[in-house]
Amino acid sequence: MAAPVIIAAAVVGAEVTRAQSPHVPYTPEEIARAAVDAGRAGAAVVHLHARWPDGRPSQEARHFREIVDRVRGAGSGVVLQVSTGGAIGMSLEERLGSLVEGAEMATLNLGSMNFGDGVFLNPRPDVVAVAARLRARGLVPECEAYDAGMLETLRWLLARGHLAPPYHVQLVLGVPGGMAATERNLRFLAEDLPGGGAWSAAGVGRAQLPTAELALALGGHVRVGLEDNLYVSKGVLARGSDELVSLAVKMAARHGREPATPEQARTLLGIAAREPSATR
Ligand code: KMH
Ligand code: ZN
Repeated sequence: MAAPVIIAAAVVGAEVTRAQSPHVPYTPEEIARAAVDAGRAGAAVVHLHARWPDGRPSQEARHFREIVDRVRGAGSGVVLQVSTGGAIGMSLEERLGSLVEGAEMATLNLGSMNFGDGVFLNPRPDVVAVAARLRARGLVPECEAYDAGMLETLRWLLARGHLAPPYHVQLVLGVPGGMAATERNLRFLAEDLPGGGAWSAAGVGRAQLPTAELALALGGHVRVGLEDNLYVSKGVLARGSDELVSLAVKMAARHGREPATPEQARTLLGIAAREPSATR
């Protein structure tokens, strides 16, 4: 059997809306339920954003705290990864509101870019500041790379000691303004990673499942979920991120790969084990 695959579920994000799909969760209760369901379907990690009840993106600590408490209250042991990317236009301090007690990982966005019609600002001094904040809080960074140059920033961070293992790399392909979700691009990025760290791929929109398939074949980990893609197939909405996770589990089986349990994921990602021993 090949190495287990860490399936991450990005259950809400900051951009998708209920006008696009009625299945997008908004309230902490809905987001927590989506996270628990994704864990039951086979996700080992959930990537969390929060929303205001009307759907606007929120990086409010109290929203993240409620999500974390509800997930744990439901008995789920999934690895909790919070977003520090938030939404376009938020200040860095606002974005860091997500760093609440109980989070185990947090994203570290490696560079600035056009993001659709907006600009996602991550100047290098901010990247360094976020890395320092995550280190101070004992959070394992998930480095989000949307373009090849961002891997140069990753190398720079490592060389200067701003970042050190354990860390994880998420190759996010298909954001309008970033690298397209093509096989050539994913192979190129995966081959170009600084040694040692585990990596995963997330494809946006209709590229989500094909990107997951290729990542599985290349030995990487995968991210699926409504943040990046609302559909299970052309014109058919996913009823939730758990449905997309179930598809990823089936896909993994075809590649001879078992979904990692949350505890296996913690070992692979360098996260301290939880007590008592976690369940899905
Ligand atoms: N919403 C995007 C602008 C992250 O979670 O760290 C940024 C994002 C990345 O989603
Ligand atoms: Zn995100």
